[in-house]
Amino acid sequence: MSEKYLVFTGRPNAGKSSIIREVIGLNVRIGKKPGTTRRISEYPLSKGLILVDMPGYGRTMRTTKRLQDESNRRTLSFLESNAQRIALAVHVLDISTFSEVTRRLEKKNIISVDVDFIHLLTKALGEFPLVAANKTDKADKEEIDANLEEFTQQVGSGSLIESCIFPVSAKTGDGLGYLKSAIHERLAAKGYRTPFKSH
Ligand SMILES: Nc1nc2c(ncn2[C@@H]2O[C@H](COP(=O)(O)OP(=O)(O)OP(=O)(O)O)[C@@H](O)[C@H]2O)c(=O)[nH]1
Ligand SMILES: [Mg+2]
Repeated sequence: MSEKYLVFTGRPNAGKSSIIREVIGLNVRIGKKPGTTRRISEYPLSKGLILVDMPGYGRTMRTTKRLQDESNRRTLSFLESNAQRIALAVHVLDISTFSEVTRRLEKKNIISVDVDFIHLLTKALGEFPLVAANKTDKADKEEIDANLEEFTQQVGSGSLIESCIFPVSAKTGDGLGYLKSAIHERLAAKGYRTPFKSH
């Protein structure tokens, strides 16, 4: 049997690599500026499972448009061609700026990259991904709650979807235990071993 993937997706700088470090304990590279993870990076996780740290999907100022388009195309192509091999996707977003960014895009009639990407993942994988709503330490609780509500509404709401969304901070560690348990439980339900136990 070929190995399956646990993939972490999200926009540049959302905190994908930080969450992998804190939750999984892998020594992946993180960086202050977007565009730190440049390649689709695979790490053996446990028997039959490979963890994948994706480069950020979307635009950054750090590379040319051509290189970023190329990277985005590779990300989509990886997800589409490996859809059958993806055991679980965890989408990471910066919830602290979600409403502000979404509003800015709405003015240009552009849908949120995160919302769009989550729909794409749901369609490709046949199930709603786990979502790490990261950087909760970067705004006050009221703002985070309002952003979470708006985000949840945009991705579809309903209790099933709500149970897949985890407010976390890779910086303070807040909420990471719940995310870790959910990753463990989803993988265990599909018959995979994980190197960590749920809390
Ligand atoms: N305040 C705060 N900063 C965070 C949090 N999570 C990550 N960061 C910071 O955000 C920046 C980007 O983190 P990365 O983990 O490299 O983000 P990434 O999504 O892997 O980025 P790319 O690989 O460039 O796509 C770093 O400076 C992190 O320290 C968080 O929960 N709170
Ligand atoms: Mg990264």
